[in-house]
Amino acid sequence: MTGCESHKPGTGGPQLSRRRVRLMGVLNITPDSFSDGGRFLDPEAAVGRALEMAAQGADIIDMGAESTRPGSTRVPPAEQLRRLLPVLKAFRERSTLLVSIDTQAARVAEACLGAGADIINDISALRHDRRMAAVLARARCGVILMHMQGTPRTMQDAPRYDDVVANILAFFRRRIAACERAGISARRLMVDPGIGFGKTLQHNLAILRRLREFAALRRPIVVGVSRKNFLGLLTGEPVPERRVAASVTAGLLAAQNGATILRVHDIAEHRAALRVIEALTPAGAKETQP
Ligand code: HH2
Repeated sequence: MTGCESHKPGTGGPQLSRRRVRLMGVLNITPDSFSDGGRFLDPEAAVGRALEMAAQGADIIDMGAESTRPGSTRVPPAEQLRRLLPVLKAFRERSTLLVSIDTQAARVAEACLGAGADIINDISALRHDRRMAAVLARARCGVILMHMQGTPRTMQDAPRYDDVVANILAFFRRRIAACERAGISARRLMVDPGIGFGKTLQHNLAILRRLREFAALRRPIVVGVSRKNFLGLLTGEPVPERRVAASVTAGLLAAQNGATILRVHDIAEHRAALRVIEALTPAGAKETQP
């Protein structure tokens, strides 16, 4: 149980061969996120955006109250909760869609799980807050473990790997084992290679090209490429909101290479693209992911 099955089993939406790719809609309740900072700080605007993404075909809404863009600084748990709880509670009253909470803070995770969140998305893979593992062991939620080299403040200074994919795979094996030791069943875990988190352009490209190797972990794979800086480097487009076509292209390739969940800002565009890909995928095509 990853938390992805709890509310909405197969709604008959698009699949890549037999495996349905889920869309996770990004909702940043922050003043400073890299692409939509300040737009959804007002709770009503945030709930409205979540409902809009649900109507556009999101499977999960990922709510975050702390920007993790390169160079960003921490937001105290109390402030994260002040931003998140009114939005989470109001959304819960109006939708059964899965909600994940993007936080590294155990106190935030605990309060949001109490208010109806289904998944905790921790970009530190439970390394930041020593209480996080215990909080999650007591819960039944899904858990996203993301890879990051360094911290958001320092991660883009000089990222280095021997072999970026092999190093991240080894990292996940260690983190999955640590979770199991802490009482969090591996069945609840999802892995995310953390595009842009302590990675150069070449590292990001290598991860996306070799995404199939992550299937060896036998866990759902989450990928977040949406509007990110590496797409700006590839296309020359400096404005994140204008990287939609680049985001959809990279997202679809990730889905074809085994991604289970795409974390995106532009649900309608990704949903349309997935519908076309599904129609063009030969019936009965064998799924290569375990
Ligand atoms: N990317 C961001 C934040 N959280 N979580 C996961 N699991 N994977 C990602 O790739 C990921 C993430 C950064 O994007 P965004 O939330 O739009 O920006 P900001 O951190 O500036 O709020």
